[in-house]
Formats: sequence, C-alpha cells, structure tokens
Amino acid sequence: MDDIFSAIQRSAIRIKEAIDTKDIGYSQQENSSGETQLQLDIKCDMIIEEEFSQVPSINTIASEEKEHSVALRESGKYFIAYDPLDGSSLIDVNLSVGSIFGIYENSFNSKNMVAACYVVYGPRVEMVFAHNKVKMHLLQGGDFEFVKEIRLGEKGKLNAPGGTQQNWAPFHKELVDSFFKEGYRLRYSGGMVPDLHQILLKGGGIFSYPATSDAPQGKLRKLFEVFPFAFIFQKAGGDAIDGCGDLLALDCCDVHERAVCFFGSNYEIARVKEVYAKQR
Ligand code: P6P
Repeated sequence: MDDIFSAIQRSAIRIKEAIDTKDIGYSQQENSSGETQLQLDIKCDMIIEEEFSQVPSINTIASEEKEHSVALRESGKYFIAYDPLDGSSLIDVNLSVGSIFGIYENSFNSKNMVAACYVVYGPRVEMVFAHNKVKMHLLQGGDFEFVKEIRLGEKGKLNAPGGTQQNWAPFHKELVDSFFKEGYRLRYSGGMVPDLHQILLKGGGIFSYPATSDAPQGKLRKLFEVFPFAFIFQKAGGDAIDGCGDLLALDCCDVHERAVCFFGSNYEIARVKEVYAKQR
C-alpha cells in the first residue's frame, strides 16, 4: 500500500502544478457521464495513469475520465478507481477542487475496498488517506507531512445539501429544512471533496445527494466518489448510507454507476434513516 500512497502523492504534486498553469480551457470531448472535459481533466487523468503504471501492485485502474477500466498488469493485487479532478469547473471561479481514490483488492467491489484517499487543492494542498485510521497530511516544501488523525463527533453543525432544491422530493426537503431549524449552518460549494473535507475537519454534520427528478439514481458515482467517502466517513467514526442501508453494501455493475448518498455523523445519519424509512 505504501507504493500506492507514494504514487498518489507524486500525482497530487504534478496535478497542483497543472492547476497553477494558465487555464487550458475546455476540450471538445465528453466523458462517460456526458460532461464536457476540461483539457485539465484529461491532463490530470494522464498524470495519474502515468504514476500508477509504475506501481507493480496495481492490477487495473478505472477513471471518471475513461469510459472503461484499463488493465495494467495481471500480477497486481489492487484495483484503483479515481476521479482525477472532481469539481474541475469550480477552478474557473477559484474555488477548491479535489482528486478522489478508491482502492480495492482483487476487484471493483465495495466489499473489497481496503483504502480510500482524497486530495484537496485549495489555499493549501491537503491529503487524507484512510486505511485502518483516517490520517491527514499537508503538502509543505514538496513533501506531504502528517498533521493529525481525523475523528468525527457524534453530532455536528454543518449541512451540505446537494442537488437542485426544486427537484427534491418533498420529504427530503423537509429533512434538510429540519436540520436548519436545529441551527445547522449551510456549507455547500458544489465541490464534493472540499464540502466533505470541511465536515470531517469541523467535527461533523451531514452531506446529502438525494434522488432528484433530474437524477433519479443521484448524481455521484459509486466507484470513485461514493464508496471512497463512505469508507472514509465510517473509518472516521461516522456513517454513510443510501437512505436506508450501508453504502458499502451496494453492488456496482458499471464503472460510472451512481448512488444516492448521505455522509455524516451518527446523529444526522440516524435522522436520515428515520425519515427515509417512512417512505418505504
Ligand atoms: P450539484 C461536481 O460537479 C460534483 O460531481 C461533485 O463534486 C459535487 O458534490 C456535485 O457534483 C455537485 O452537484 O448538482 O449540487 O451542483
């Protein structure tokens, strides 16, 4: 696993340099989710593929920027799914973005997930790597230095409600509003990585991306967005569900399959379960 951790660190340093290069605009291509790819998206995907190609323990990679998975070597043990530059359109308005990695053993199956990682490119570059514990590192002087272990409180104060409100089911809007009535503060930038990083660092809260009329399965992808953050939140002492059950109990039949998702402290997740149970 150390060789993978090192490859992610090298990738993050190169991606930060690419972000700091002048805006290289949109390509003419679309990714498998129908989103126009920034040339930067493609460049970051190439960086990660180059670094992972040098790691003997990696068998297969799957990227948000690629339609299908790519086999690297049969002898490898690990399957890695990643989003090279999640929320990349936020770069145009100078907001934080991130890279997300899900590390699986022997196959892309949520039950085989053994580690997860994300990198936040913001005022600072920070990396969070979850294996047995959730550990945060800060990029300083060209190296990632360990800062602290991340643990969630039982209850937080932040509410990050995803999706277009007019497309929410009425019961979901009531749930979101009930947290605001309890005094939760709205913290939502539209970037999954910084929005979840904030909840993790501020001790807790709730992030939700529900089924909406325009995205009945939700928007976020299982392999390289939902499962990695579910792993991280559960290892940090919180929880992650699809409204009723454990997100890491879900199957995944396609690289770009989506899931409804809730990540948070235990109090908030219990509230979600209570409300969603009444809809069944
Ligand atoms: P919405 C960015 O495009 C992204 O994939 C995630 O980073 C983010 O959480 C979500 O979409 C935001 O979606 O519909 O709330 O703008």
